Amino acid sequence: MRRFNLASLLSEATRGHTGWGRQWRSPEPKASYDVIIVGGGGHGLGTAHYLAKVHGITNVAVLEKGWIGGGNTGRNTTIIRSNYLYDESAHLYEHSVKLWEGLSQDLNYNVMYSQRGVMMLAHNVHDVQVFKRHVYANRLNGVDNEWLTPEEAQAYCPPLNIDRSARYPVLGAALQRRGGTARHDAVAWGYARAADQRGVDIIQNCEVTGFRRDPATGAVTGVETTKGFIGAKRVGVVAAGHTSVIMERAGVRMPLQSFPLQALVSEPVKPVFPCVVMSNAVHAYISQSDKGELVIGAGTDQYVSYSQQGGLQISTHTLDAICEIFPRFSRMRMLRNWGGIVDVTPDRSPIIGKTPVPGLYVNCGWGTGGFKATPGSAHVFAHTLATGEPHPINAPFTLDRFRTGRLIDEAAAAAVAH
Ligand code: FAD
Ligand code: PYC
Repeated sequence: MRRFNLASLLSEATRGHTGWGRQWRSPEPKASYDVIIVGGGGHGLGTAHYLAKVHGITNVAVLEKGWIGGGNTGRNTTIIRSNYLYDESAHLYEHSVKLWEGLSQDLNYNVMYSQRGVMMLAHNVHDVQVFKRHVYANRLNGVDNEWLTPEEAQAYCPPLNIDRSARYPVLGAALQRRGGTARHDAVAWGYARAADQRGVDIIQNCEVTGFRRDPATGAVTGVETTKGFIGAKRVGVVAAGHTSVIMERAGVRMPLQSFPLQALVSEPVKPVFPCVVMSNAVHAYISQSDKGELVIGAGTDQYVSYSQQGGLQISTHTLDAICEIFPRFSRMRMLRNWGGIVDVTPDRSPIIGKTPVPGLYVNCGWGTGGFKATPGSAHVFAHTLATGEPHPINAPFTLDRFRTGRLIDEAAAAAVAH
């Protein structure tokens, strides 16, 4: 596989970019693997990359029922931040932000991580108190976060309406400058290319339909798929909104609910929006993509569903909120909208680790906020799969916490209601 660098770019430029070749292979599945990953989103592909790169485990397959990145990875609005309240979460998401900061170099693939800052608006006294608490808690954990007055917030983001007579006036904002956005497809493709280079088989159009288990020990011995049975010593399920469906096939009932989460984009315009702004109270968030579209979203639909569409009232409510906070966008036209299915746990924190089935591991429950966690989650999940034990960072995020009651309640930091 050719590396991307100045010399290769220049040489391809002289011959019309005809010589790049395929970025990853499309192999038939082998009879068995050391590790099978179910789900070719960013988390699954990233796990395969770190298994190969960090742990030297290359006899690995990623099985994807559709095309890689076609799930929530390719549907999300790419906001990255680590301003979570509790120590456990701050460590996990900050681990991820640190990996984002070097990811393009690590993968030799430009994931376009742009640290343009993520600003969370406070609209009432409760918001002010909660966000200030986040700022102080984050700083104690080495996570950058600072409090801005309304005027400072507007200076950072000029389109922001700070008129005190607004129905939800801006009373201040918490700003994480190292937060920002990345290019979602590039994350899937970059991890796929890097994992493939180290020998990982990426098998698309291969749905996992069941599990085989050893009758004596109960341990998983492989997976049934639409391409036949494939043996495995260990299986990691990383299937976002469909995790509970798959885990049920292994006899494990997950504490998850699946909801549609929608987003929409405007027609493209010249650069007008320099950062990411989120408003939990008014219920909308916005950034501008490199193509020029305003990227907009809000919370999940109210009802569980597997339809990747969602209700129209969610989009109209979101646009009402955007027009209130940024009146100048009220004449913009919306181009398209879509939905993805997010998997939500009772405490709004992920589950990363062992299951009651020996050899079967799960990484799920990222709800509305797992894109930002992609590198960190993949890195610690690879450690867990390779060693059979959690990395210290994912040790608190067990499935067992819903039995013991040791929850990590991050509903407030989720920012996007779920
Ligand atoms: P996915 O990318 O969904 O990958 C799971 C894969 O599993 C899918 O490709 C699916 O096809 C495959 N699969 C399912 N069943 C099977 C099977 N039986 N066999 C084989 N393969 C199977 N997070 C943020 O941090 N910031 C954001 O701004 C943000 N915005 C969002 C906006 C929207 C509209 C949505 C829907 C989500 C958003 N998220 C955001 C959440 C984020 O997208 C997800 O948490 C994250 O992408 C999950 O990644 P993943 O790799 O686990 O899942
Ligand atoms: O978790 O920051 C987030 C987020 C933004 C949009 C959707 N999720």
